Amino acid sequence: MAVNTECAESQETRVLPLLSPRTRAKHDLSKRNDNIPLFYAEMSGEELDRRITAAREALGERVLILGHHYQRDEIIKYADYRGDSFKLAQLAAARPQADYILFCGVHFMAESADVLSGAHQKVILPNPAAGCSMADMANIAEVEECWQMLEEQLGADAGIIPVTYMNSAANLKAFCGRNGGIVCTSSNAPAVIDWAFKQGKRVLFFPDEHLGRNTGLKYGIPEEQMMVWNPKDPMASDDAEEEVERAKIILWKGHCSTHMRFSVEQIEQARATYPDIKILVHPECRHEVVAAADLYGSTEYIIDQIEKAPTGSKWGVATEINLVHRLAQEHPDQFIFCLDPIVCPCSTMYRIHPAYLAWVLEALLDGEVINQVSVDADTAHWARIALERMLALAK
Ligand code: CIZ
Repeated sequence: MAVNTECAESQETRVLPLLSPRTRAKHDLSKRNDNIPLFYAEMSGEELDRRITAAREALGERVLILGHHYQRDEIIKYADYRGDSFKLAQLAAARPQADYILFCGVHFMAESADVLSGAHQKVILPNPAAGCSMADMANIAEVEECWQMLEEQLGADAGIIPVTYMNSAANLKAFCGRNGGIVCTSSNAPAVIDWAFKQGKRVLFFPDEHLGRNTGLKYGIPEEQMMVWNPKDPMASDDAEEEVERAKIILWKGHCSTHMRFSVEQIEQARATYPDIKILVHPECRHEVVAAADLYGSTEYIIDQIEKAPTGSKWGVATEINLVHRLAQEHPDQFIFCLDPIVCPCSTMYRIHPAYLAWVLEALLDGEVINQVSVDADTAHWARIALERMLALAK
């Protein structure tokens, strides 16, 4: 099903792939430029389909295509596997025969796949401009500054454990690896917070304020013992120093624009219209939305709940629209809809278009690797340590 994009954020995505240099320049907000040849951008869907299928056949097992749950159907149909970022990174590592991993997702996901996959495997992000605005809300310079300010105020035995969400750059995962910290996903955040408080006294959680708050509250930390760290002006409040002293969890001020669109009013409206509805939301939503829902969890959790629900179940879901539409299509015996009435795909995920797949696959046929995502050895080493700490928790 084609996604009917109506929200303001998705206006930009309608012109992607970027057709003219002028349009490209207008939308070129990212450092990661794409230089897709114009003829790919202008190709018909049928022609792209023919070329992608032919290139995949020729490359055989040497290429593995991974599709994140938030990708549109036109991409998912080519994926050998679909999943969340972590599951896909693990799948890349489990397929050593694949020399090339085409990661249809965003930049931080491709980095994680590069960190976890074999040295001989090359990870390709078909459109290098596909980033994650939430991941970009924390950068290494700001995190290091925050760390230094916290240590200066709280002293060397402050016992701060850095926890980064999977949705973060590899150098932030490496920061956690170097500083006794860990990575979490939206599925294992409660177990990770539990681990962190066994290692230290405080948690610095980045980049998603909301996942951090929802997890902290679930763990039993009261709101008064959490503070929001605004990297642009951390000490703005008159009480900033007391807040730091009091805080058990320091929440980085970052958010997912897609999940911020969901509200308690939407939930109330859904309950009034369908009294037997179940509300299922993602923990990147604001706490009041999570508190008003019946269930909340990661994309894998959302999928699992719907897969095991009986025929006739009704669901109001708060997560990215491509996933919600796909669930509705795949479970026609249930009634599934997105709580946000204005259809809004994740605009950066949307930057992977079949034209990019055709471009990078045909380049591989010519022996050329384009749009490779490669993490330097030192960063990869420390990021792997933070990821392995998380993996050890699941054992
Ligand atoms: O980790 C992921 O893939 C994301 C972005 C969310 C989730 O809940 O799976």
